[in-house]
Amino acid sequence: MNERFRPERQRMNRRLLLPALAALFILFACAPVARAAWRAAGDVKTFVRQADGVVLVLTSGARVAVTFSDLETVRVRLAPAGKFERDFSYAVEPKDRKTVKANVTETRDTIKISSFNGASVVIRRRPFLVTVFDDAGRVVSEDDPARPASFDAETGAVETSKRRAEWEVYYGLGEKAGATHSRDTQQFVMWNTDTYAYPRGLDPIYQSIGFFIALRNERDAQGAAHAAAYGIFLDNTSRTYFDMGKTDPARLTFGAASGELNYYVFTGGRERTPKNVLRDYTDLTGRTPLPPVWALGNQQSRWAYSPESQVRAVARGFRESRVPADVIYLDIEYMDGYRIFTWDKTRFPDPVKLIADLRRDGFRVVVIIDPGVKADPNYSVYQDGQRLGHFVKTAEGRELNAKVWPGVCAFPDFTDAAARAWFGSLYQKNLDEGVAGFWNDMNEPGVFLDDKTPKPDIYHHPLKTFPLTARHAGDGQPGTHARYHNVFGMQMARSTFEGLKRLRPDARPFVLTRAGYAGIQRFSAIWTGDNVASWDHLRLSIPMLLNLGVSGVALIGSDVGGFSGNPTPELYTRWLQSAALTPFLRSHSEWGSNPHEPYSFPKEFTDINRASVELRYRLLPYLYTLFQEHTETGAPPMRPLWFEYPSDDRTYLIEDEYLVGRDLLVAPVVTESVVKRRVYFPKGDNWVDWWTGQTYEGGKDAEVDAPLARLPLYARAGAVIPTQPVVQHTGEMQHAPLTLVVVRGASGAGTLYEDVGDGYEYLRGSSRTLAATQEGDTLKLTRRGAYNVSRPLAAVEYLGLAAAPRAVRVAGRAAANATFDAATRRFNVPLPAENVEEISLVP
Ligand code: MIG
Repeated sequence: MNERFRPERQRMNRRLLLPALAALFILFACAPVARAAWRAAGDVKTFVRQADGVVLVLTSGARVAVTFSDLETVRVRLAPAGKFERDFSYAVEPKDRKTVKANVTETRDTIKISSFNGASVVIRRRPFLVTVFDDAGRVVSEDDPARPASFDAETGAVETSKRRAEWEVYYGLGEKAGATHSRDTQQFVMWNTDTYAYPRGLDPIYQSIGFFIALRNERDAQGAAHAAAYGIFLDNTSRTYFDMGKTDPARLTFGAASGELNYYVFTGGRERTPKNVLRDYTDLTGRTPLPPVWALGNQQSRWAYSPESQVRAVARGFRESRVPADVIYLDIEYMDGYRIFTWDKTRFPDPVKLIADLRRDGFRVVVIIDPGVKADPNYSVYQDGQRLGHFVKTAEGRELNAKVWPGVCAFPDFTDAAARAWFGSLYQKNLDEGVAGFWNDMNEPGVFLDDKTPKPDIYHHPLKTFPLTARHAGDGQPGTHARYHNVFGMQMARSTFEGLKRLRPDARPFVLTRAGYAGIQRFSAIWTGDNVASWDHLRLSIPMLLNLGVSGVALIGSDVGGFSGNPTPELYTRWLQSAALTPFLRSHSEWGSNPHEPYSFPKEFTDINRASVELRYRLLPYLYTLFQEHTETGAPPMRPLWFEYPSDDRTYLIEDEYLVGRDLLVAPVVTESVVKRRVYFPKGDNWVDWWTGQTYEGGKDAEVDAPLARLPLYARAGAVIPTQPVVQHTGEMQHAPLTLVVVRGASGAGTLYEDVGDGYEYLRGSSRTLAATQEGDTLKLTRRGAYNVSRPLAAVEYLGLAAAPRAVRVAGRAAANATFDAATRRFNVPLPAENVEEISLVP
C-alpha cells in the first residue's frame, strides 16, 4: 500500500465509523431471534466434588460435569438448562467400569482435578474454560477463550471451541467422503443420509461417528520430532457438526442441534500416540468382535442375482474360473414384493435347497433386510408389528408410513428394546433356511420422494427421511426423530446382531450395515454405500476406509468396481487389486450394470483378478490374526501410515498407501494407464518388496514398477507373517499347512492367532498363538494355547536374502531340503512334522 494514501484513509474511516455503528446496531436489533438467543455458558458460580470429578453450576444456569472416564480420558457434560438427563448412551459399551478417583484442588481463579498418575484438568472460573493436560502435564486441548462454550436456550443448540495449532491435522469422523485424507480445515455434519452416487466432498453421507484423532508433530530442544496425539468424541445423537479450523484456523468448533454437550477428551497417555487414543476410544465404545473367518473371504454381490439359476451360475463361475470366494449376496429381488423375511416363489422356488447346494460348494449366502415393513394387512410381519405396537409413530400418534421398495411401509422403532428383540427374532426364518449373514440397507433411514415432493431431488432432501417430529421410544427417554435419526441404523444393526446371537448362540453373527453411529463396530461391518465406477472413487475409497478404521470400525470395505456405473476392465482390475487386502472384500454393482464378477472380464484381466484374490487368501492367517489383535487393542486391520509412524510427518498426508497391520505396506495404482508409481516408505523401518525381495530404506521415496499385474506390496524388515496356500474358500483352510514368511533385514517378531474360525469356543480357551521372534540369524518359535487342529507349520520362507545362506539348522540339525529362488529372493525351509522351536541361518 502506498504511504501517501494512509491519512486520507484514516479520515475516511473515522467518517464511516458512526454510520457503521448505527448500521450494526440495527442489524443486531433485527437479527433473527434464534441467533440472538445464543449465550455464553458464563462463569462458575458454585461447584460440588464427586468421586470422579466436579459438578459446576454456571451463571447462565447451565450445569457442567467434568469427570474422568478412565485415567487418561476426561469427560465434559454440559446441560444448558441446568438439569442433566439420565446418563445413557447408545455409543458407550455397557460394561463394568471402575470409577477413577479425582483429586480436587482450588485457587481463587481455578479448580483443578487430577487423576492419580493420569490426566488432569484445570477449570478457569471466569469465564468457565477447560484445559486438559496429559500424564506429563503437557496441554492436550484447551477451550478457546475467545469462544467459550455457549448454547441457544431457544433451540437447545450447544457448542464449544478449542484452540488449534495451525499445523494440527485430524483423522476419523467415521465415514466421510472428505476432499482429503486429513480432515484439517474442513467442516462436517453428522446426519445419516442415503446419498446415491455421492461425489467426493459431499457431506454428510451414511454414518455418524463424531470421534476424531488430532495429530501434530512437535520438536524438542534437540530438534527431534515427537508426535502428540489426542482424541475427542462428541456423544450426541442429534444433528452435530465439526469445524476443524475451516472458519478460523485458530480454533476447532463442534456442537449439536440440541441435547447435552457431552464429549470426551482422550489424552493418549504419556506416549500421546494415536494407538493409545484409539485404544481408549474403543475401550469406551467397544470393538468389533472376532468375525467368522468366512466373512474375511472374498464376497460377491450384485443388485441382483435373480432368479436362482443366476445365483448358481455365479457360484459355478467362481469355481470354474478358480477365483476363490466365500459369500454370495442376495439383494432385494429375492423377496416376494420386497416383503422382508419372504421369498419370491417363482424366482426362488426352493431357497433351502439352493442354499444347501451352495454351502456344499463352499459358499455362504447373505441376504438383504431393509427396515421398511410393507403395510400390507395380509402380511404377518406387518400384522405382528402393528399388534405389538413396534412401529414408529408420527407426532400425532399414528403409524408413520412412507414409501420405499415395497410401496407404503411402516418402520420398527429400533430405539425400543422390545421392538429390537421382536425384529431380531424374525431372523429365525432365514436362519432355518440356511442363510448365514444379513445385510441391513436403507437404515439412515432413507425413504422415497413421491411425485408431489418439491424438486429438485437434492442429495440432502429433507423428505428423504422420516419427519423430524416422528416419535421414538429412545430406550426410556422418548424423543423426536430429530433426536434419534442418527442412531436408527445402528440400532437396527444391533437388533440384527443381538437377534442372531440369541437365535444361534454357537455362531458368530455377520451383519453388514449402511448407516450407523459411534459404537456401531460392536455389531456390524460397514460398506461405504453407493460409490461410483470411476478412478476418482477408487482413489477416494482408501482415505475413506482409513478414516473409518481409525474411527473404531474394523470390518470395512467399499463396493469393488464401483456401485454406480460400469468400470472398464482396467478399473475393475486395479480396484480389486487395491482392495484385495482391505478388511471386508466385496464386489457389488447396481441394477442394470454390466457383470462385475472378477472372472467376467477378458481373460488377461481375469487372470490378474484371480491373482489378487489369491493373494488375499494366502494372507488370511495374517488378516485373521489382525482381527484378533483388534479385539484387544482397537487397532484397525487396515491402518494409515501415520498410525504406526506418528513421528514421521511425511506420512500424515499420504492417502494412496495403507498398512495392513504393522507389517505390510500396500501402494496400489489408482490412476488409469499408470504402470509406475512413487512409494513413500515410512521412516524407522526398512521394507522388502513382497515379489522381488528387494529392500527399500525407510524415510525415502522410490519409484517402483507397477504393471497391471502387480500390486506394489512391501513387508517390514523384521516381521514374521503367517501365510497359507491358496484355497478356494475358507472351508478349505482347516488343514492347510502354514508357512511363516520371515522378512530379513532386522530383528523383530510376529504372531499367528488360530481358532476354529467361528463360534465361541475360543473364549473358553480353544485357541492358540504362535509367536515368532527373529534375533539376528535365529528364529525362535513359541506356542501357546490349547486349540488342537492338524494345521501344521510346514515351512518358513525367508524373504529378502541376497543369496542362499551357507546352511540352515532346524532344531539344531542341518536341513538338507531348503531351496533358494533368486528371482524372488525367497529361501524356503520345509519343517519336519514335530514342533520346531528354533531355526538358524548360517550365512
Ligand atoms: O434404493 O437394495 O446401497 O447396495 O444394491 C437402493 C438395492 C437400495 C442401496 C444400497 C445398494 C443396494 C440397493 N439399495
